[in-house]
Amino acid sequence: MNPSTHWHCGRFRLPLDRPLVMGVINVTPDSFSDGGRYLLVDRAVEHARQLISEGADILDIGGESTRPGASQVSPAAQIERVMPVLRALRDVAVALSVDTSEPEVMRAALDEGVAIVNDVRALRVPGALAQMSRSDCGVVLMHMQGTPQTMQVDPVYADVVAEVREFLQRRREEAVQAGVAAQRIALDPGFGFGKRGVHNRRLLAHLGELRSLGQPLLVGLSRKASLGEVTGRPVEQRLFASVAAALLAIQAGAGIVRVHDVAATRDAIAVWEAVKQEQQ
Ligand code: HH2
Repeated sequence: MNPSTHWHCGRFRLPLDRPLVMGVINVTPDSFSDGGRYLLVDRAVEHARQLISEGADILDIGGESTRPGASQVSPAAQIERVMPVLRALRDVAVALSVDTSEPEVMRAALDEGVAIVNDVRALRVPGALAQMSRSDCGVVLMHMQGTPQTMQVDPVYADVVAEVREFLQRRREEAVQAGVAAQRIALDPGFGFGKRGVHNRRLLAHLGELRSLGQPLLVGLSRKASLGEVTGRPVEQRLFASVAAALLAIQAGAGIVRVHDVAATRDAIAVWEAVKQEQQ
């Protein structure tokens, strides 16, 4: 299949001839009590502006943690967390993405003008596909085995690359049949979502095999446990490993990297691009 030159995301046409950096903004109150809600929103907005100044192309805003074992957050609570941040960022020049699987949250965010829906459940929640067919936003379809509550208990694959590829192909077909234009779709192997370290490493090593699906590939490895497993470092010390992983993913064909550390990733990409130019 002939890959599109741009990812069509609402009013944005994101060029795919150079890697796109998606900065992560979590509006999850891990360290805040209920009374800290405004502080939470202010912090998220400030963080978003910082990531834009560091060169983010996209901001991915989520109100539900999908870390292994995290509990599910109701659509109403997600809306309450995410919407004030989306409103405050209405006028920014970069594309906004909402990280959710819930149709109600998708609808609210799309009404507010978000350009991308990033769904770790690949539009499998009833009603999610219908929301996408009513919109022209970009869509990220991600592979996950199991649910965030149980996915790391005992993930098993006969052939992780083939199984992830087949899942993504099926989800892509279903979305297209529901009326989502192929140029709107990005695919994501879902690092850490129902995968052991060896599965994540194998997927990264064979990422190129997913390119033949003909869609831009999004990769999220930033600060993940699989990097901790290799380096022996806790989450707050995984910057260098995250940058290395993002660059390996780009080298293997990822078009979009989802990262917490935008400035560091941008510098690494700048070096990669400068060297790549000399190869042409
Ligand atoms: N990873 C996380 C969340 N959303 N979306 C996509 N498309 N791909 C990913 O790999 C991905 C994702 C988990 O990472 P993080 O943001 O660090 O954790 P949390 O979900 O707790 O915010």
